[in-house]
Amino acid sequence: MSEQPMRPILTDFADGVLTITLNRPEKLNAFTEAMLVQLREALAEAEADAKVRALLLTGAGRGFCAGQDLQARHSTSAPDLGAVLETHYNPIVRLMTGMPKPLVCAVNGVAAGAGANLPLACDIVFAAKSAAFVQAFAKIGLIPDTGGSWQLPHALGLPRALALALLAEPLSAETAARWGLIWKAVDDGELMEQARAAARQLAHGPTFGLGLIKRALRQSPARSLDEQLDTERDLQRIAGRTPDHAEGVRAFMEKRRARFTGEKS
Ligand code: LHQ
Repeated sequence: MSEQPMRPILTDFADGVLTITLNRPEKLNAFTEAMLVQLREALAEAEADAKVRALLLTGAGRGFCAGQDLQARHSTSAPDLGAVLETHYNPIVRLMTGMPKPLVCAVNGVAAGAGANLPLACDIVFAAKSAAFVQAFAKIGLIPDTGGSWQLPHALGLPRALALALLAEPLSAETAARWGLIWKAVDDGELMEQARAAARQLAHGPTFGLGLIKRALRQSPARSLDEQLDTERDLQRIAGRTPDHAEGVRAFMEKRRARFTGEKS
């Protein structure tokens, strides 16, 4: 029997949740071009598929993701890294942050370089207490990418963002949670259970409305309070007309659990 080639991106759909697993465990899930292409395809399909109401991103083995595969790149002497970002990483970050459904991330181990910043494009990040985030870029003369140069100062403020990026020291999951970079650091043995429970809860929620929440919050750092009040007015008008809003209110009045369809109308 011939051996099946290992797929670098695994997907599994259950209970409204699409789980995407980075799967090159022997290289700490460092990104090859094939992996980036498959990840982008999986995200685009998830966005288009109404059955997928939440996503869960994680890594196989002891690492989450060690960023760009540095060995795969070694054959080219002067690669255009801007083109690599434009072709692969930036569209992935835009797909994740712009996706009108929630993304949960379970950081199961070390997350370095692009692999440290990919979780920051997810909406709710759980990390195993043994995991660490390493802005490894400075060690190889690069700058934080995959959205890191935006996410870090916004989440942490400039002093912490600058020190992390310049010193490239590992940031433990617990400190990342304490500093507000991620949602929670949890015991290793509980990581997947907690992340799956959150993803399942979201998948049974008012998906269209959750997408509007995400849109409102994600655009707010670029806007003034005045502009954001206008956004709240516009998005609440849309949310208020959804069947899930009506069902949520009905369920509250009838003292029962809401049965959300996730649909816009
Ligand atoms: C790896 C990698 C890796 C290949 C571990 N590549 N094999 C850049 C360019 C282009 C455009 C887009 O953006 C970017 C952004 C980037 O992501 S640049 C940053 C790339 N990543 C790094 O610089 C991190 C490099 N890795 C490390 O510093 C360490 O491996 C960490 C701190 C992640 C983990 O350390 P350890 O736990 O001690 O594991 P290890 O170093 O022994 O790694 C295990 C294996 O994984 C090993 O393979 P081997 O065959 O020797 O057992 C490593 O070579 C391999 N690996 N990262 N990025």
